[in-house]
Amino acid sequence: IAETRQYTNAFIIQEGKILLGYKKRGFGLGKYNGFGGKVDPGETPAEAAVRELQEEAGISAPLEHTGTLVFLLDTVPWTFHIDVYSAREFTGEPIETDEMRPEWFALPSDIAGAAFVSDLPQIPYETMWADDVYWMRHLLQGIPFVGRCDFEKDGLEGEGSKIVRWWF
Ligand code: 6U4
Ligand code: NA
Ligand code: NA
Repeated sequence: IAETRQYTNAFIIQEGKILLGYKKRGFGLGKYNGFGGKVDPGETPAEAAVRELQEEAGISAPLEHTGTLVFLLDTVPWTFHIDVYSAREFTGEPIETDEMRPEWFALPSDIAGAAFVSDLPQIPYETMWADDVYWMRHLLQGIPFVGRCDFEKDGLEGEGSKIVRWWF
């Protein structure tokens, strides 16, 4: 694979809740995810993350880089490089846009103690990208992470995407 494309993905995490967006069109249709998209030419990933959060959720936040993900999809001829950002605060009101419908999901009071999938029962893993289960705890706990995921099928039409291999 010769080409790498840069994307961002941003999450707002607050006392007892996390903000996700339900993707209404395009890539990842029908899945919950953070807010983000392609890094434009001349833009840094950090700038793109702030812009995409504003475009897709209507809010601003002091995003901090929290993780790096590399995805390989058997149906797509480029590598996805995704910088994951998070913030504990934001300004504005989350609004539904053409692309995303924001929704808060409950977190347990003891995030630091979460170790297993069952410790985060409200996270809608069944309607998220299949790799998210591997790094969600790190994101919530503010632990930097790097992962690579190899997929079969791209999930473009909302069908399940199958993980062939996860490297962490
Ligand atoms: P346009 O065409 O401008 O609407 P844009 O918003 O720039 O698109 P989009 O929505 O296609 O880009 O970006 C893809 C989003 O999906 C990025 O936030 C990264 C995220 N993403 C892609 N594969 C993922 C995966 N396997 N797991 C995950 N997020 C993924 O958690
Ligand atoms: Na997007
Ligand atoms: Na975009």
